[in-house]
Amino acid sequence: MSEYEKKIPSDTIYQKQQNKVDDFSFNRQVVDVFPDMIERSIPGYANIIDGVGRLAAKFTVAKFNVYDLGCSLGAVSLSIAKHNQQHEIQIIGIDNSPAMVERCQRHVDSYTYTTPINIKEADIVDFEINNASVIVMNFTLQFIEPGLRNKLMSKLFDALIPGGILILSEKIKLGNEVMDSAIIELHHDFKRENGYSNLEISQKRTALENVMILDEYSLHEKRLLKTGFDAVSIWYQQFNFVSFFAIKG
Ligand code: GEK
Repeated sequence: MSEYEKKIPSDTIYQKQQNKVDDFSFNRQVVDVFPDMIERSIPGYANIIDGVGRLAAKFTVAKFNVYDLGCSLGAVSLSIAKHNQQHEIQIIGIDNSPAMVERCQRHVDSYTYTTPINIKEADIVDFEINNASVIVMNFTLQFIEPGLRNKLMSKLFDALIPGGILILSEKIKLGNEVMDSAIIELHHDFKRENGYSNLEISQKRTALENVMILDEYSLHEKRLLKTGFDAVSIWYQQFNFVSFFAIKG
């Protein structure tokens, strides 16, 4: 754990009743508490970060790029750097939140892995991506406007070399009202057990309503196969939080 990680404040953003809950944004206030927020909100987050690093390391190819799209504070980039022992690669982390990028750079700089990690502030929809053996979007696609998702997946497919992989982690809809409400309850139980109150859970939900748009897993799979990927498989799931990967033949 870095010095920075030891001093992370707790997420209390939605603790007080707000007259009007604004749309969620990755601003300075969120960045300050982000590691605490994401750990207490995404079931299995630490396992996913570790697993993504291990999985990615199986597909890195010397001289080719690895992308961490929507890198936040660089957790995926750092996990890949930790698990990639053998190949000379560069990891490129991209995020469009200036506050996130500034903090991410400081966080990444506090580690001494030999694999270089370059953090850039950009919108992944416009940013040029190329010569990639591995591309990761860990809980980022859900924040991209739905109308842009097909085109973005095609761009990522084109950027990958044959044999390359795209790792996606997403919160999903199950597509059945009864099953969805059961699984959402399990997620809320998880948040309550992590110290969030019902008010915090409900205000955060309102804040995310227009910002985080979920797809069903079947849509993700169909989209990736239609884009040209050879196969898609889930490697981790807890409740409605899924991590899966697609391979380019
Ligand atoms: C992790 N992957 O810790 N372009 C670039 N970045 C974007 C865009 C965009 N168009 N839209 C959103 N983001 C991280 C967690 S968080 C998920 C990812 C969450 C960024 C946004 O600024 C934020 O940092 C990240 O995507 C989503 O493994 O907080 O639930």
